Order: sequence, then C-alpha cells, then structure tokens
Amino acid sequence: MTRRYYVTTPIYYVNGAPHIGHAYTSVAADVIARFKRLAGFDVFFLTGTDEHGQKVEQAAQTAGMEPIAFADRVAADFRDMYDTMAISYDDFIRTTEPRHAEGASALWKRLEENGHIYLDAYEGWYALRDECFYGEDELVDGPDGRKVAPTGAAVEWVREPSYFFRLSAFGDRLLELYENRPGFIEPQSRRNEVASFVRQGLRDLSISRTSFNWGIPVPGDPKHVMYVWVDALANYLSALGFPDEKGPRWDFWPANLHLVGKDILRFHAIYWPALLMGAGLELPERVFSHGWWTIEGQKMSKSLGNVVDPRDLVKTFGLDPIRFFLMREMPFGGDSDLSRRAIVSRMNVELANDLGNLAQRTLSQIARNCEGVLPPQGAHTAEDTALLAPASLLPQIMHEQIDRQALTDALEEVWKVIRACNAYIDHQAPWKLKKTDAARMADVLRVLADALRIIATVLQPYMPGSMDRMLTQLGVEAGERDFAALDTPLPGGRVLPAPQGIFPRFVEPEAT
Ligand code: ME8
Repeated sequence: MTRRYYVTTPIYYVNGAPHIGHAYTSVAADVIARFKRLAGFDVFFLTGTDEHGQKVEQAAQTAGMEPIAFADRVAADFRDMYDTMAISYDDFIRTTEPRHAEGASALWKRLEENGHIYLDAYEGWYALRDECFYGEDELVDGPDGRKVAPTGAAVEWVREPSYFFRLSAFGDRLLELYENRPGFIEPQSRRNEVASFVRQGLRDLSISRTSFNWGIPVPGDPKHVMYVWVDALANYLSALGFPDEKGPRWDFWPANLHLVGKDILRFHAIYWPALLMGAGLELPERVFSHGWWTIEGQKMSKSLGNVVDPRDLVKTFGLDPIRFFLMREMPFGGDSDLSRRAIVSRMNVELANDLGNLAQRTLSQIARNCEGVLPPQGAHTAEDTALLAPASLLPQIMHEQIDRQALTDALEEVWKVIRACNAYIDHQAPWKLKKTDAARMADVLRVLADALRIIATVLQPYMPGSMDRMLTQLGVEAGERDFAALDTPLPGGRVLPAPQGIFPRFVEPEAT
C-alpha cells in the first residue's frame, strides 16, 4: 500500500498582494511535498487563500470593490506567484468556495451537537490586523502610549452578541497532548511557549461576529458570521471533502504536517486541536512553525515600502537560485535577513562555484575525452567508494531531516558530498590521466557522473528546473529520477547531450 502524506501551508489573507513571506512558507512546503513524492509517497499538498473577515472586507472597500471581486483578483495573483515559484500544490482552496462553506458549517454543527458552543456576548479587545481577540493582560504599551497587541497591532474594544467555543474546557487535554506527543509542536522552544500560555488558563473563544457580514453564516443563526479563524482552520478539512468521511480524499486525514509561520502558531497549536477534539476528529501529526524574514535588516511592511514581491527577485536572479537561497539562508525554524548581497554570495559560491563548476568540469571532460558517451561503471578504488558510499546514503539521511523540517541541514548534507566531489576531481585529475591511463580516466569520470546523478536527484525538490536540466545532461531519463531508481546504475554507452552551464555567476551591473 502506498504511504500517504498530507502537508498544508497557511491559507493567506487576500487583503494584499503575495510577498516573499508567503512564497517562503509555500516553497518550503513544496520542497517537502516534492521530496515525499520522490520517496514514493502519495502526497496531498494543500494551499489556498483566506478570503473572509473584516480585514479583507476593509481592504476591498479601500479598493472600491465588492469583497468577492477583490478576493477573485488577489487569489488569482497568488496563483500567478505560485506558477512563477513552481509550487506543485495538489489543491488550492478558497474559503469563499461552496465546498468550503459546507465543510466549515459541518464542523460548527458537530461542535454544537457535542455541546461545545453557547451564545453570549463578547466584550473585549480585538486586533483587526491579527484577526485575533486578546485578553487585557496580554496587551503591551505601544509607541504612542496606547495599549497594543503583543504583536504591535492596534486593538479596538468590541462589544457584540457572540457564540463561544468552550476552549477553557480543553486546557488539560491540550497539555496532555503536548506532553504525550513531543513532536506535535516544533521547534521545541515554541512548544514550551505554547504550553506555558495554556498552563496560565484558557478563556472561552468568541467564534462569531455580528458587526459585519463578510463571512460564512453561522448555521441556524445567519445574523452571525463565523469568526474568520474558525472558518479558515476548517479549510484543512473541507479540502478533503469533509464532512464526507467516505469520500476519496478523506484517507489523507489526519494531516501529517501543518507548516506555519511563528505568528500563527497559537491558532494551529491551541485552537485547532481543541476544535478537532471537540468535533471528535483525529488530530494532525505535527505543527511546525518557522521563523521570520526581515529585508535588508528591517521588518517588512507596507509603510516602509520594502515589501518584496518574489516575482521581482526571480526576474533578477532566476527561480532556482531564489528557491535555493530561501531554503539555504534561513536555518529552518530561526529568523533570517534577505539581502541582495547574501543572495549573490550564495549564487556565486554555492551554486556557480561548488555545484555548477563540478557539473561543468565533469560533463565537458566526458564530452571531450569520452566522445560524449557515458562510460560504463569500472571497478571502484577505495577513493571511489569513499566518495560514492556517503553520496548513496543521501536520500535516506535527507528523508529523516525532511521529516523533521530540517530543510537547511538537508542541503548542508548534499553540500558535504559536493565538496567531497570537488576534492576528488582535483586529486584524481582526470585531465592528466587522459594520456597516461585512459581507462582510469573513464572510471573517474563515471564515478563523478554517478555522484552527480545522486546529487541532482536529491536536489530536485529544491531546484526542480535546474536539476531537471542537469539530469538530462547526465543521461538520466524521465522515469529514472526518483529515489528508487538510484538503485539501478545507468548503462554505460548513453550518448550525452552537449554540456551547458546550469548556474551562471551573477555579476552586478556596473554602477553608473
Ligand atoms: O495569517 N517571514 O495569513 P497571512 C516569513 N490567513 N514568513 C512570513 C512572513 C515573513 N516576514 N510574512 C508572512 C494568515 N509570512 C491567515 C492564515 S491558516 C488557516 C490562516 C508567512 O496572509 C508565514 O507563513 O497573514 C505566516 O504564517 C503567513 O505568511 C501569514 O499569512
């Protein structure tokens, strides 16, 4: 039976254009999804857009548009960004779709039937930017002396009739969950933060609003719309056809991984499992929250005018260098800075020098000295084995890292092998062997081609386009590119296409 793997990104608000933060989470999920597919898993990779709520309603008003027309436009822009970034999602869910309203309403009804919802009135603070209710004790002093949310978002006092979810009743069960399943929230430091928040005691959660109507109507009481976070979280179920638990996609539940930014961990690690427990549904295996990008040392914000559209970076540097940079630069889970200098340095050192040159040197020597034909595998010397043995362990080692979302470490593992290949080629000097021992020269080039095949295969999830070209240049056919295919050596004698550089150096245009 094929093993299943269900990975999700957050569904992004359509109040503004997609930016590098959205691209980052989605590229990371894409790397994981592509890796699992190469390892033979049946993958369902879900992403989409979060289109309801006051924040989106206000953005539509500012744009002078109906909310749905506005949402259509921004959702289309997200898909365009995804196409540019080569995000291989299996489904893109929009919370304004009927299938989603059905799933979210069904979740609500289950919670109601199970006695976890009651009607009352909410009186307290609300931060529109975060779409989040905050307790008085959570507020902090803002720059102008006014109280703001811990995230810095402005808060307003809200008073309206509201349905509540009995979140307070789930504190112990949540703490038990964090205790019994230490991998449920990662990284560990964030898990500890969440656990201490829960330990302080949870208040019931207001889950409907009456002061605007851009949302999913509450079943049986359409004066209320669902709180946008209950609506949004339900996407992970509705995309699988919930409440139809006999449908073809339902087997993917529970999700293996919800990938989120650290800003929305509270919703995924507290509210979401509590809602699922309340509805009697299985819990996801894991919630991983990654860190934050700043731009040239500053927080990215509309007011600073430094919001980065990933499509602009792709135009300047190319797609795969940007995907590589995003996955390589930020230790997964930590924070990092995006700067032009850092991008250029990664491109020129790690892609052009380390990997690009290695491929170019190997392939051009095969073209020149082996008549462009892949040599057969020869008998391996101890040095050949010392290179190939660790290379052949890459799929397995990286798989374990990918399952922990150690996406940067996995790249480092590949680079160890790339550096070893560069040392090997310098030491073996096949260009000198041409005259003295042509047979050994062919063996050396074949060893390098085999190592490169492994390298290019395992890097496909990170840089699909360039690795596709590299595999083609190495004579690897379309059906021979997954991990299982690595067990079968390529037959010698394949005619290789003329080698072409894959990672050109980036040269800054002369300052004028
Ligand atoms: O929160 N660095 O949507 P959102 C890294 N609709 N990642 C960043 C980032 C940055 N500077 N800025 C944004 C929402 N992100 C809800 C989610 S899910 C059921 C509902 C990424 O449009 C990161 O993944 O505000 C963060 O969690 C997400 O964008 C927030 O996107």
